[in-house]
Amino acid sequence: MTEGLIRSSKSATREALSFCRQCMGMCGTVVSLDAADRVVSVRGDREDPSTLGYACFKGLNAAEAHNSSVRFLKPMKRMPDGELVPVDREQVLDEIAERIAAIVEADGPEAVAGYRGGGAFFTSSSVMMVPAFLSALGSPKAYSSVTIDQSAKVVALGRIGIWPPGRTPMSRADVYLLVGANPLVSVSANGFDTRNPTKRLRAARERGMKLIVIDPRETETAHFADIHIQPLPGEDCAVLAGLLHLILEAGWQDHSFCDRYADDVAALQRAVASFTPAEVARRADVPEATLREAARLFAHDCHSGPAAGSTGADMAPGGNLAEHLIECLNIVCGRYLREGAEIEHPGVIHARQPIRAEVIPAPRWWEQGAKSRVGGFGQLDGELPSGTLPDEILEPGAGRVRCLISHGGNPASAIPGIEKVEQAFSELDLLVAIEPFPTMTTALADYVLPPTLQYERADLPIWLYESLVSPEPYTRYTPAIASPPEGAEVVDDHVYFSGLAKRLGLSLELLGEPLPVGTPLSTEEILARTASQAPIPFEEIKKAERGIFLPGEKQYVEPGAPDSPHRFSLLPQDVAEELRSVAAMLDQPPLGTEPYRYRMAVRRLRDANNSAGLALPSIKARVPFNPGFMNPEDMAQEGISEGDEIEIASGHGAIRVRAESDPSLRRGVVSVTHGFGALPRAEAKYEDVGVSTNWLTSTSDASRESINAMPWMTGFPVSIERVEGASDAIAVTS
Ligand SMILES: Nc1nc2c(c(=O)[nH]1)N[C@H]1C(S)=C(S)[C@@H](COP(=O)(O)OP(=O)(O)OC[C@H]3O[C@@H](n4cnc5c(=O)[nH]c(N)nc54)[C@H](O)[C@@H]3O)O[C@H]1N2
Ligand SMILES: Nc1nc2c(c(=O)[nH]1)N[C@H]1C(S)=C(S)[C@@H](COP(=O)(O)OP(=O)(O)OC[C@H]3O[C@@H](n4cnc5c(=O)[nH]c(N)nc54)[C@H](O)[C@@H]3O)O[C@H]1N2
Ligand code: SF4
Ligand SMILES: [Mo]
Repeated sequence: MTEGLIRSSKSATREALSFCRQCMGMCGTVVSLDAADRVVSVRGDREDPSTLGYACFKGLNAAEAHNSSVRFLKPMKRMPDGELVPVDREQVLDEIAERIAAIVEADGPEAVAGYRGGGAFFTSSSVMMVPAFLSALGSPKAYSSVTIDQSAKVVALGRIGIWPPGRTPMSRADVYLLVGANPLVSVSANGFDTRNPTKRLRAARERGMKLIVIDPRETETAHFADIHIQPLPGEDCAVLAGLLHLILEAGWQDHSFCDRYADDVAALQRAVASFTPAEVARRADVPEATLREAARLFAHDCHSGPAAGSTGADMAPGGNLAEHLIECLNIVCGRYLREGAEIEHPGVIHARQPIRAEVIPAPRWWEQGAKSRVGGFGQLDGELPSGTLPDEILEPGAGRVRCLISHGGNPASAIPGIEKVEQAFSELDLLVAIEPFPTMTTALADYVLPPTLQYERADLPIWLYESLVSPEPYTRYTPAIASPPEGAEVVDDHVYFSGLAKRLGLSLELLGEPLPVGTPLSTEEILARTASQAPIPFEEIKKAERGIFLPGEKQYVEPGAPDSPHRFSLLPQDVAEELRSVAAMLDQPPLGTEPYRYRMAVRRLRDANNSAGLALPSIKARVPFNPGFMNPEDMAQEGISEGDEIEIASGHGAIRVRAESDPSLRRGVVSVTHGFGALPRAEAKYEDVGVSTNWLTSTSDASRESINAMPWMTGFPVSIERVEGASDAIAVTS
């Protein structure tokens, strides 16, 4: 038997329907269980009405995770000798509560912070526990993976304004423009139909939908594109401004929409005047003709369908501006649902409300409310930017963060600037991780609290972003179908929060209603509470074993107030300044000064999900470490052969990886996947765990966006050098 695998190798005795909660896919699955209710295997459910049988390698592999021998099955406490040892749950909660109380007593509630990662967002009964716990405590120090991901979208809406009916859905699009997204692999992209993405894309193509992809790599998604613009990473602002230039110059905008809702189109046109096709083509290193074709296809030949960005656009220098320009394309071309149009997803778990065709003027949320202590960054969706967390811990003074509760995330791996993050987390007085597996974060934690895994808990698909999971009003319920491994003392995540709240005398709230303190709600009851605004009773959602497309009256976009004075803000002052600084770079050579002759590109791997599951044997067999993908011609030019050790350096740090040829990647780029590696102190071997790309990134002001403090993770300059006389094994630190 493979190491780390399978405590129970019994054969299956029954099957149960459920859905996978490892990513936004929420794929319908058939789970085989043994007589002791342990997961034996998983397959995609061909009869699933939403995801139509799709399931990826990661999802099919869930039995391995559930039964893994490295999984934490008991609450763990770090002893003075550095070892984590199992401890009784009540004792652990007593100790943690006591330590939190002492920190609050000494330094106030803002010394306590919380971080939510993917594991928290995909656990519907517990996703609101970090914010509930912190607000009961009175601490504004809420963080999550959202602000090291695509919070540029929140910034864009905050600066440009909101159109409540949203963009034209993919089902009614005659064109779709994707910027830095590969939904066929990531099963994720704002508005793209990811319920079995390849099948959905094929169907859309068959009915005539055109696809434009902007990506330095000829991705699995770009393979289907009518037009693929393949710029250097980090040049999306130039490319998008160039498209706007062409569209406005040709007069292809939606004049009536612009006249009614955007009175600064002329100002935008002036601001993009210098982004001529020739200048943009040179700077982004793309053919001028391709830019012209893309502008024509999007704005002239097609009349509906949105532009949408993802991590490739949002993680680059200028990510906030890139998302702003994407929204400008949608506004200028009128790619929004209009009065009278049917709303495909009027809300399933979220309360339904009338949706009007009118602009909510730029709310600039971050300008009010709590600010980060260091840097003065404001809140986005009630959270402070994760790019400010290391400084909040390290910077002495009143309000310094001394305790961090990490829920279903791996912030030590995920937050840029790995050395500083390691130092910051080491200086915490208390680090608690609600986490099923050993990670970089648990390696630094004082306590690890083990949760149930997906098939062991009742759930709903991620409801916070429900319209991103399904373009139709579909939801489903799953009961807990599997039992945790023998002897496990795991509980659903919310139990830890209610246990701590009770000891600290805090009253937690869920959706504005207090949760009982004495006898905490069961998972089932929390889910029912969460779904209390659904248009049908929770009991009915529960009865539909493959989920339910909510019946009932269709909802249409209602007319806006005829005299509404509100308009979009296409060119607020800060955007104008950012655009000017991009314009000022247009005549500079794109690949900067020696030795930084390449650009870094983020990319996700099909077989791994960020840092999760990388230690599982079957995933390790496929992706033991993260290679440095390069175009074969660049490799030849640099004298690098397949498998050679190369050093990639940024202004912040260096990593050594094995080079792997990737002809789908354009020249001038090296692409390395994040989530791998170990802490600097672990001195692990690259061949064993890969290396963190967060050696190359930083949370310093010079390497992050304004407003959301989003550290740059793609599109920044790097040098590449073949390591001469390399030893067989690559050390992770360099
Ligand atoms: N350099 C660089 N850095 C990046 C990125 C990048 O592209 N480049 N990407 C960024 C992005 S987009 C993101 S989202 C973040 C990722 O940020 P995080 O979400 O913090 O990191 P993950 O590695 O996804 O960690 C998820 C954790 O959840 C745990 N988990 C799995 N199942 C469960 C469960 O059922 N319950 C609980 N409680 N936990 C569970 C997993 O074991 C894993 O440790 O990283 C960011 N950091
Ligand atoms: N298999 C798998 N699925 C995942 C994840 C995973 O790790 N593995 N992670 C999940 C998470 S946390 C997230 S946030 C989503 C993200 O989902 P996506 O945003 O779709 O992520 P990727 O698949 O990496 O696609 C990003 C694309 O951007 C391109 N790119 C890189 N730099 C630039 C640039 O500067 N400009 C442009 N235009 N393109 C650029 C890359 O070549 C890549 O094709 O995926 C989720 N799904
Ligand atoms: S795509 Fe996501 S939800 Fe679907 S099986 Fe894979 S990991 Fe699970
Ligand atoms: Mo993400």
